[in-house]
Amino acid sequence: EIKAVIFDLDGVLTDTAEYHYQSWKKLAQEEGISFTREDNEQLRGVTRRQSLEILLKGKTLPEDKMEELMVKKNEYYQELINNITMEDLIPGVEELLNQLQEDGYKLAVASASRNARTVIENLEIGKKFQLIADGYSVKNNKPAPDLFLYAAEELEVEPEECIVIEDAESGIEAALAAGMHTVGIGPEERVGQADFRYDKIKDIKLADIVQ
Ligand code: G16
Ligand code: MG
Repeated sequence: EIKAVIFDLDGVLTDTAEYHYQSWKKLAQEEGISFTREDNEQLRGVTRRQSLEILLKGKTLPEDKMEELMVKKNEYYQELINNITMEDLIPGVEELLNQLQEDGYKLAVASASRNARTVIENLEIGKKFQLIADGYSVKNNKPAPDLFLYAAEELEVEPEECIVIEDAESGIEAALAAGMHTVGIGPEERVGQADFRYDKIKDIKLADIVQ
């Protein structure tokens, strides 16, 4: 029996994947590194440091330079997310959250991002969630199951009583490793491992996934 629904943030509730892309792109241009939208697909759901490592394509830099680049990227990103409003909720999200709330499910956000609270505050959806697990909550990030297991523990439900809604391959992997039910949002090649897959969050049929 499903008791809780755990939402990824970036790419599921709002399209911050685009803002992450623009921020990394700006940094890459300044550093003379090529970086395309396609490259950005690999960064979905992975941490800031791992994202930088992927951007550098295996090139190693001294730790202080790594720190400097991560700080810069985050400044660019924060400038963009400051302008987020409830208009930036992905279509269908509000209706889905309201329905789940009405049906009595526990709701949580589990995001790899350290900026998750700011984004949720700007979207004005904080009150809907019993828990916000973010980039500060656990040490090992997605694809490790830790963030989702932490969420289940905090919500006082078993992993098999949880559904995770994710847009990233690393996120689906993490949720499956946690022993949870999974809904992938996006193309087959990205989230095809999920129990259910939809192109868009507004396509979700609740009766199919909550059994
Ligand atoms: C998100 C994004 C990733 C991003 C990560 C860390 O995770 O999908 O692209 O690199 O958070 O974000 P930050 O640099 O803000 O700490 P999620 O799990 O919400 O998709
Ligand atoms: Mg995501």
